Amino acid sequence: MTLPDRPENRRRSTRRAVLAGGTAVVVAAAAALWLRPQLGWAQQPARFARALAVPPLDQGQVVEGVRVFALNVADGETEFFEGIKTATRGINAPYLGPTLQMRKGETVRIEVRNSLAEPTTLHWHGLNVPAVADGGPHQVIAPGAVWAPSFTVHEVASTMWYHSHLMHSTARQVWQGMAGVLRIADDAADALGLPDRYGIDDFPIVLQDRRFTRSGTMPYAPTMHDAMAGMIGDVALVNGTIQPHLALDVARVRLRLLNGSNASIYDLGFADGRGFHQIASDGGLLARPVALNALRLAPGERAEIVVDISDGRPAVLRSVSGGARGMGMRMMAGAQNPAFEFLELRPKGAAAAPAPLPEVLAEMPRADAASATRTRRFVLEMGMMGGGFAINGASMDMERVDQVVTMGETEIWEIANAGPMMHPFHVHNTQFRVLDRDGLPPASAEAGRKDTVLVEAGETVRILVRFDHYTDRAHPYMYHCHILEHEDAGMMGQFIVV
Ligand SMILES: [Cu+2]
Repeated sequence: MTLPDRPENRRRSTRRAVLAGGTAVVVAAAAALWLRPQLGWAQQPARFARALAVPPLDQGQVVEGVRVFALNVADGETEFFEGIKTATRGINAPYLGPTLQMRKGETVRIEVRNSLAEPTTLHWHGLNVPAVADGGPHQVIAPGAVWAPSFTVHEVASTMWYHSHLMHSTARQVWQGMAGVLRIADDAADALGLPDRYGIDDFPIVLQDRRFTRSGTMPYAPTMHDAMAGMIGDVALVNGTIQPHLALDVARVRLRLLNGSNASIYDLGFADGRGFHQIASDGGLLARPVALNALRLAPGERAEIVVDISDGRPAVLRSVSGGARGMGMRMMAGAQNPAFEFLELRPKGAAAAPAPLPEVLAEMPRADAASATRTRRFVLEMGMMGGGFAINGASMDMERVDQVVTMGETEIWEIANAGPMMHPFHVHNTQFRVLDRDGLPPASAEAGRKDTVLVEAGETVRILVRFDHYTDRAHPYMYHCHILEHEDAGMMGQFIVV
């Protein structure tokens, strides 16, 4: 079968851009897509033919009260296509890594061995950790070295993730496979009766897209256009499997969705339009389940959803294109939210309808702007032809601290997007709350704990931020756009907590 998507879609978007007399950027972008050689995959597996790979659940080993994980970052080979070995990278696996199981309140140590022939880092995305344990660009692990950060798990039950964060090379290393899921439990969430049997009714769902060559390689070779728009592929991967299915013998399933792509913003839903409940955002459970039939997930963001499949009918999780606001914005942004068919849920048969979800999931104090002691403004900027990615006029500089924050003080961070693309803004070492988007309160699904927030073109998003646990004058944390090409090109800044 041929690749899902896209020659025809590309043609359409090219024509639209030209007809609309779009900016030089849009035309150049469309031309870049147009000129890309088309792939012809004889080996492309049939749609939903393969079973979803479920990463092993790694509980580490408790040694003298500390939960110790042993991770090895190494080159590997992955058989995305029948009979073809593709060079990849992973953590204790050829591609991606295990799901690390942790519990609120415990102390963990993660021993990361770098078996690559180049430096790397591993960042614990979403966690409050000491700056030296953060795994950002300053915690480089040399080839052959072991880095063993230790920290207390302060987080409530949630789905976090870990990934490479090497300066100027994050995009490439994540593309190659360096990412995995952190699954955090706590007693309060355990008592709710939510689906929580790993691999039975509770699954990590790492959504990515990649490009392959005819020979089956997966090179990281961004064009000028990719450098600007971010690397967006044309093959959908879930947990490293191309368009898989998931056989289920339950009436409802919990999917811990992670957008682990470099740049794609996924507008997700089910092909049959069925509804589902979002129960958690980036940093844990929402106050109440939110009934939805579509949700938007930007790179770095997570959403846990519970899907009722008791009707016994297969359900295809897919993303759709379009939906950005404003005509010009839609043209530019159209390329940002590609359409994919990701995963088919395949129930064994009809079952009795599941019990309703709890009405209340978590305590979620109101995000109160009046509790803030100061406001900082962050203006996200991008140059027109792939250069000039900056925040507040400055590109990332490892030697420059951009912000000094006082521990325990609540602040408003006002993130203004001055450019034509959407940018997911991520802040390390905190879970923040969204106050408003252009003055309007966030939707219910966005009113919980967040560490990454999508800022649309021309939009200003205000978040309520606080850093509660650690000070360190010498080692900064990062805030940045989570489109990895943008981050690598300089849309990142540093702050210290004092
Ligand atoms: Cu960006």
